[in-house]
Amino acid sequence: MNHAAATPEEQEKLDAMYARMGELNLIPLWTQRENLMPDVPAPAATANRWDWQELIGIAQTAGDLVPVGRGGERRAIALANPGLSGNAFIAPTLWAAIQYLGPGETAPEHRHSQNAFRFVIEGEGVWTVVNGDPVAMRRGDFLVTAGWNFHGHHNDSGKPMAWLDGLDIPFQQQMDTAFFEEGTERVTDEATPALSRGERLWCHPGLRPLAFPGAQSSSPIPCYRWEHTDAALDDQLALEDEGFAGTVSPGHAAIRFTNPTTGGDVMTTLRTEFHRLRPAASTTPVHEVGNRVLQVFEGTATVTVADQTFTVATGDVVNVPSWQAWSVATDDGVDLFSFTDAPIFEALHLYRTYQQKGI
Ligand code: GTQ
Ligand code: FE2
Repeated sequence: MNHAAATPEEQEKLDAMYARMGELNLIPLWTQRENLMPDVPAPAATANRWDWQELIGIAQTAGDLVPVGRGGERRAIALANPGLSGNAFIAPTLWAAIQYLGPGETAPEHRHSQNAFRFVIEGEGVWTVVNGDPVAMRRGDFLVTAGWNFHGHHNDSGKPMAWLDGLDIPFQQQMDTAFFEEGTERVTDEATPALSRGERLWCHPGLRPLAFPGAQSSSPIPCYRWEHTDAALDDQLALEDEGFAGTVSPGHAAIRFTNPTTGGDVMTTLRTEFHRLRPAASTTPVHEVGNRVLQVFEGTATVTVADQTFTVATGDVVNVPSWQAWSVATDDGVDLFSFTDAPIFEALHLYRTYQQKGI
């Protein structure tokens, strides 16, 4: 609103009014409209890239210097968005961290309302135990730890292991929905079976155990194994070669990890996907409501977010703030893991997407 026309007396009254508003804890919309109600989303978060070799290096140092256990709970180092004022958030809704467990180390059992997943870029030897069910973590695996399930991790091998955690910590912190409970001092089940009980029950394609009818809010599949993800993407590209439908766009295979009891997302706040681009393939720039995080699993690419372009290789992480157009291009081919907060906004009918015309 324009106060230029105010007379000296009016200006005096206006100044007094604003001062009184401050004392009464009142803020007028007319000084805040573009901040509170922008024409299109205007995120404070900025696009950023984190280098995996640097992450691994710092995690190893933390592994040497910082014990893991009760209180701190996890040796996890958050990727903090430079636009979010020193908060440990990669996005206003999303947490991403590198977690590190040395040989023989255990991260004690706990549970929390936050939804979590793990994605393994490299290595093996850690078991995550979810409600007493030990789940082996290996390269390329995607593991679900939905909110309020007890979980602890133990490294049963002689080598350290690091992986990427994704959670909805910032969303739950800002919404004041967070609860946390320590588990027993039993720590974790030290059993190390190749396949968890959850996988033996739920991981036969299209075959549902009749003992567990009905929709579940989170996926009962504890781990989506790399060999299945890899084969699904390979088959999409092979079908494209044979002239059949399968890829989302030329040279771009993609899958979403889903909850077999609903066909929807693995958790209520988190959507997770895997993308494979053939050599010389690219994606069309797209705007989406909400936040996306990409991690290179293998290969190299350039990720363009609005007017910034990031060169990425194995393990590197890039985030896409809300409504900033993003696309990926690769010369030699690339495999990408990706997660978003889209389920939150779809559930609230706030989700929008807009695909730019192909270049
Ligand atoms: O592994 O349980 O990165 O509770 C943050 C919070 C990991 C975990 C994180 C957690 C965990
Ligand atoms: Fe946890």
